[in-house]
Amino acid sequence: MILRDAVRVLVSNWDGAHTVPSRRLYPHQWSWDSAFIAIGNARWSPRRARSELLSLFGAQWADGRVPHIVFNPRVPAGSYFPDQGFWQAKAPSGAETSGIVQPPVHALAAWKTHLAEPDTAFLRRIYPRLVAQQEFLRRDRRSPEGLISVVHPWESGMDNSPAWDRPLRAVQAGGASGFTRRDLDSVSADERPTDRDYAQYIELATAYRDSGYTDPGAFEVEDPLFNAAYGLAESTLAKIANTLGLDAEPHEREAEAITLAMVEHLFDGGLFQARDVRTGELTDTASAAGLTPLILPGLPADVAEVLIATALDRFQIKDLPLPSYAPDTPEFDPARYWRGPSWINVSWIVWQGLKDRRPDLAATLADSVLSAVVKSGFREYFDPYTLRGHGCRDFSWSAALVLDMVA
Ligand code: 9WN
Repeated sequence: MILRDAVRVLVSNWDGAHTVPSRRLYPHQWSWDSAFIAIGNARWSPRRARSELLSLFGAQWADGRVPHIVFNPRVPAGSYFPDQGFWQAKAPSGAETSGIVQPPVHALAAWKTHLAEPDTAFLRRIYPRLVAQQEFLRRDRRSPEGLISVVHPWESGMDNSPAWDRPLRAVQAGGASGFTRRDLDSVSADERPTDRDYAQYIELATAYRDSGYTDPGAFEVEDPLFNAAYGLAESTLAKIANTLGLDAEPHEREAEAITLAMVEHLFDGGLFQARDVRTGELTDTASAAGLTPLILPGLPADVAEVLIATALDRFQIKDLPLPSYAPDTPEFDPARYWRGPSWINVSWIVWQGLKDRRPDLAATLADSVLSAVVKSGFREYFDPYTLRGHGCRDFSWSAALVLDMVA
């Protein structure tokens, strides 16, 4: 029943070559959403999974960046804010896009799509594009410590996480006004970022856009989830290279290097922290992003053990679908977006990381996610305690990743 409903959501959000995250709230194609959606679609329609990824990478820029939004020209401009008129960016294919990126979870999606239905022609097409995506990050976003930075909270995918409160203090939002938020047309304001958050998001995006999408501007942060995704992408590219008879070693070396750099610079006691590149400080926060390095195959066992202890103790993963922010903090809010609610994609990443290390906990976490969906449907996020659904309904990655978890 739940599987049939999940497929129904994905079918109703399919737009011919890609899937929208949500018909009303997010009517275009989003980068990391497409990767998660492909992982779910691979379970019942590998053809759609391949199309999802190839259509996204069809809008890749010449510098290798994969934009976080690819606008659908058939959807009226202004249905989503900020729209293509704001970003003023075009891919070589002619597609109108945003100019920022999201966590690079796409190599994993391509690999899982191939495993579901082996197709080396697909792998051969997507591999150079995945490599170019990583090269962009190395070239434009690498710090002297060897870590990758995000230059906008939207790039982290966890937009209003309390982890960004402090780095955002450096952002003056005086200039950003006179825009109309469209997200509040369909979701209640107390479940979304605040107006002040939006003023800062627009200020930062405007400055980056006006620099020709080159100058990092006032926000530059090394996020553990983004870096874990980048490292996992290298391990996965090694597998893809092996399958294609190409040299896997550079990927293996890079995966190892990023894992070491993360442990050295971001691991802080119980959790990985984000580091503010401007000040050099760790954020000292409690985001579930700090648990996601569990997905790195080369993470030292003692570090993984500490993360698992934190997941049990502070994030209560024996009893709750993983909260996006630790409930034992004053910032925790069970309903407001990335400040506490459980999201299925972050739970799925941690579940992946637990599957080999602690299959018992992975199974418990999958059960909690399933309970949330059984109670409230494929909502965007959930109150970790009551499992009440929040944000939009029929959210694509919630459906896709449940399909993958129960398969
Ligand atoms: C801005 C589409 C996206 C997700 C992000 C999530 C949310 C957008 C927004 O929706 O962000 O990119 O308008 O709030 O935070 O992770 O990719 O589902």
